[in-house]
Amino acid sequence: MGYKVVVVGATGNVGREMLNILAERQFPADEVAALASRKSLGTEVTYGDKTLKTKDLDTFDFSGWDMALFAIGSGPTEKYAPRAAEAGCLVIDNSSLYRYDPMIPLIVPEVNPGAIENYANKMIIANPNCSTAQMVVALKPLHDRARIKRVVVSTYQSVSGSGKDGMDELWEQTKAVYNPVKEVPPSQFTKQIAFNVIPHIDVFLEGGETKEEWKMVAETKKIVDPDIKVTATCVRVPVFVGHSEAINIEFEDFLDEDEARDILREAPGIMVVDKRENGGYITPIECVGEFATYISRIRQDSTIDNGLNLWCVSDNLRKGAALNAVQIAELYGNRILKKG
Ligand code: 11C
Repeated sequence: MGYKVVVVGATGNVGREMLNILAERQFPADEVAALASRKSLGTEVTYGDKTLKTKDLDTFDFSGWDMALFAIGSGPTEKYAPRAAEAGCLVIDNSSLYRYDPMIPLIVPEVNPGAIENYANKMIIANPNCSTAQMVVALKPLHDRARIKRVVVSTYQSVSGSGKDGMDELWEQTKAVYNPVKEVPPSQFTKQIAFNVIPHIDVFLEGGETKEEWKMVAETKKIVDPDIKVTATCVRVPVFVGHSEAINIEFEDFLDEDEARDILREAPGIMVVDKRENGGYITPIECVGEFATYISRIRQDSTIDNGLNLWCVSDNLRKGAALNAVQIAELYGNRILKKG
């Protein structure tokens, strides 16, 4: 006997990837329901070799369903997630709504799988922000070996992180640069994104940081270790899919770059591609559609006692969102429900 799984927000970028990944990983589902808001009702979505017609989220009865993967904004999540949880259906939520609630586990399965044991607090598990997910997969095995004191990270985040409209804006603006018959003013972003970079993701907070930067700090502490200091600068770049990060790490103990490379090679979820030659590293375009988080450019930072630099790239719609949610579903199935 397999599981009954719901994908909420099945017509969005992340919802579609959730369905693809459930099928690709042969998740043991007996039944999959694709839900959408009323305006997308009846839209057909692909699940493996099947086509599913989306059902109405507003009237859906979650009783008898094992888990619901939510990929809608915080606003509608606040309305519908408690409904699913109260019906006994575990919510795996991709929005930021519940991430910072101490009662709700925030899980990256390669890093803190044990947190699943607290699922019953509220029947909700939170999925982290995409830029955090890929970073903590890289940090955790290094932290276990040499204790991380401080991380300085700069991100290069693709437009798909902001949704399909952001992707359309990059496409339309790029075409308009070559064929300027129609102006495409910024709408999803604050400035032109085509042929540009924008040091601003999510809203500004009081101290001058953005919410995206704050999320990387708060989530790393919750998932890996509250003692790790993180400072982030998050930047939107004209890339469709795939977030990149330049990460500088200061450790308590010395960690040699060769040992760090060996540790990362053995770590779950990571592929090391690190040749010190032209093209011997991974760029975002190469990680699209992949499950792994890629690490390149591993090297000592000789300006501090115990420092290391690395380059980290992953598909933000996959490890940063849909894949991580499906991995949490697998964890819940294997450790808690144990059907079949
Ligand atoms: C971006 N990281 O690239 C954001 C998208 O908190 O889940 C994901 C926002 C979140 O714009």
